[in-house]
Amino acid sequence: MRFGHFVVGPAGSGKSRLCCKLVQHAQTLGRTIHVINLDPGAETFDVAPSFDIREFITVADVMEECQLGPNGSLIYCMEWLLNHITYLTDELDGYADNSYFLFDCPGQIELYVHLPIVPRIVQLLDQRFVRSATVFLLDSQCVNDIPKYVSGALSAMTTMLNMGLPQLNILSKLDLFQQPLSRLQLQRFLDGDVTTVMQAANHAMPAKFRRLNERIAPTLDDYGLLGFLPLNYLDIDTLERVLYQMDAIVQHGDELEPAGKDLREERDESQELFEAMQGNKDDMIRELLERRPNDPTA
Ligand SMILES: Nc1nc2c(ncn2[C@@H]2O[C@H](COP(=O)(O)OP(=O)(O)OP(=O)(O)O)[C@@H](O)[C@H]2O)c(=O)[nH]1
Ligand SMILES: [Mg+2]
Repeated sequence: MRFGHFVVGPAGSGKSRLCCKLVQHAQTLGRTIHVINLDPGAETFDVAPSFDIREFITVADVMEECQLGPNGSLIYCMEWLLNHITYLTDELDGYADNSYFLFDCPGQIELYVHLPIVPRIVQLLDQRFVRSATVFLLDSQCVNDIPKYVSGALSAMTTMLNMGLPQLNILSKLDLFQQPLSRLQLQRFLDGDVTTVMQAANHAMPAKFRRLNERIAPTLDDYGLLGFLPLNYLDIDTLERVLYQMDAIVQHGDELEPAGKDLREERDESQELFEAMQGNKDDMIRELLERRPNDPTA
């Protein structure tokens, strides 16, 4: 049995770079992490993937041969992968027990929020793992543009519901993050402080959205989706913490004692958080299914 993370998030949020940085960081720890490229439109990689969908099919080829646009071609490629999933599963089956994989996924968010193809691929792959999880990246620039942040958090929630896996949310590219937010305010966003998010949303949007914000923010908060882990490659601790949390979700290395007390506590907390998130997700799906479409209280 093996461990896997599906690295997803909007286009350009830093998924491929994170995969590459994690592989390099793992090497310094004497660990091996394999990247599986599931993006048929990817251009270059700093670290060669162990499996690359582009060896079989690419967005560019499909565009040319099928006369489709870029989005249609991407969907075609993912459907092709679903129909030929044994190419990938046979490859994965050749790896030793305890192997650790990062699935670098395409950035088109519609693949996770309203099309069933990627969740189906994930389901088929999930059977090969002890446990797998989703890693969702959101560009930190969103925090300076609150409607984008709220929309990103909602995408994170929809992705979690569709993928059906425990999920780690990461705020990426913090090295590019610029004022006007103070450090304290940014920390409140990372911690998922619902009051800060709601106030910022009310401030940034017309008054008519106030009631909507007051419903959305606590809903996201209830399901533990407002909090993000910071990621800044200029601060190696953030990358280390991301890897720790990823290990914690999939329970990798549970037999090993984490180095420091702080990290050990953090790891226990994250375990509890993700177990709670899984429980909440089931409640949430039940609640959503029970709500009538025109129910004004829904
Ligand atoms: N400054 C900075 N640039 C970053 C960071 N992460 C990624 N980038 C840059 O942002 C661009 C997009 O990064 P990728 O890792 O390719 O993003 P992606 O999510 O894989 O993008 P798609 O595969 O197109 O969806 C590249 O030019 C990266 O070099 C970061 O943490 N800091
Ligand atoms: Mg990429």
